[in-house]
Amino acid sequence: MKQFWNEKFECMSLKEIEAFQLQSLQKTIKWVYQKVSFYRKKFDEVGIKPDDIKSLEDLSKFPFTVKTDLRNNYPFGLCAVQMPDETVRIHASSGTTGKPITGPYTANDMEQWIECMARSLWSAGIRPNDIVQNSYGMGLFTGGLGFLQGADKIGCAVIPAGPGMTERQITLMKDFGTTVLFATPSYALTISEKAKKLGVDIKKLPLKIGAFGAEPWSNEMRQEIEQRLGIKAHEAYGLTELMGPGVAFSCSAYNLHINEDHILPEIIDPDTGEILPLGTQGELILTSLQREAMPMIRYRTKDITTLHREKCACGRTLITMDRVQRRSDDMKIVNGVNVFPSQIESLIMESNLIEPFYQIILRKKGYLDAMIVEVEAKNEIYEAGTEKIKNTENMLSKHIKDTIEIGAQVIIVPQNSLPRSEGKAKRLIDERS
Ligand code: DLL
Repeated sequence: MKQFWNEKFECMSLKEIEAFQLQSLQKTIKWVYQKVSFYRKKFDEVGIKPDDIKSLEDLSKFPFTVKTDLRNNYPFGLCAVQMPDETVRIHASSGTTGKPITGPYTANDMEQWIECMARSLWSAGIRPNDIVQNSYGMGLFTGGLGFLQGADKIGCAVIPAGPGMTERQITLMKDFGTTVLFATPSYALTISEKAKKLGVDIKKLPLKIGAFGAEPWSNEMRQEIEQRLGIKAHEAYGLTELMGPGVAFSCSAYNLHINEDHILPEIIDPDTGEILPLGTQGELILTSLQREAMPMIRYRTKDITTLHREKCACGRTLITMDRVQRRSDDMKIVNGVNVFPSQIESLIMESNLIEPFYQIILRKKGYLDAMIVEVEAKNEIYEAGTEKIKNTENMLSKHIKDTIEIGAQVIIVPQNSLPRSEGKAKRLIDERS
């Protein structure tokens, strides 16, 4: 069986990839300048024309696109093709914090997306003889159908389970002999916990691969999932604005490769907008290189990561990015200190005393902020009684204080009392305003 889904594009030399990117970029910039008045106006304002793109570095002369631009032009103001004649699909983000983000696709866009997804799944080791349980929501959300189409392309047997009805998920796994699970990492945990309650040992089932994504998860969480489910936990990264999942995917060495023949990444300092070199952490900026319906030029993802161009053991030459553990807008300021939920997750998980279910609550206490971290502990802690619970809480609070220099009150709550996620988990509640 072949090692790569598309060796030609996954293993190009740097010279080849850069030449391909430049050509595609010139075409894309010309396309949006002609077709989308929003981009034409923005480029004119800073006095640049499509012909000014002579090298990849010239992209830095172009302005960024931000989420508000998409919201202000909702639903199809940034569309570069005739609606609806030239489009075949419209997805949208959930829009919990405002108007949804729309993602229209032409027939070509769909083909490209499916190609990127097939690469991702193949790279995770998924093959035509796999039985795939797709527990992402198969609706407006790009996760469900994106993964479904990729698995279809490979020729897997797909069970379109969708999220929820967790007991049935386990029955399906057992009865159909599921070998691959698609879900958010938090839902994978919910499934594993339910299985335990039902007395089903998932490790004894044929399940061997998970392809997870759509929300930040720490490395500790990945290991926990691998161990609980007895699988290799792979990852996909993506966003509605840039087609959905398929922007980046993990390989056998767990590196996240970006499909850089489709998407051109840059890293900037989120405060100054300055472009940062490879190996430096900052905000990920993405430009689509082949999309027709709604191309994106220098889109500010708010996702914080680092790019690397080092030889990967898997043989792919596609650039890699560190896993996204936080967003620049996820950051909370607690009594003047910057805090990211992912830091807290790593700190409590590395203790090995805690179940991977937690919630961070920020509250006002007089003039100060209070951070409460509610966690569920491992069974043996509850069994050992109140004193052990108290000691564990104190130990974890101290560990957080010693590491990030901020006081947090860790509270071990009763087993099964924290909400369980079926999609993207909500782990931070800010009650301060
Ligand atoms: O979450 C697309 C997707 C579906 C990716 C399924 C992977 C798997 P949106 O709903 O538009 O699209 O949310 C995009 O989710 O900017 C990140 O902040 C976050 N995100 C997505 N994948 C990952 C990941 C889909 N692997 C936003 N790790 C992005 C961390 C992720 N965060």
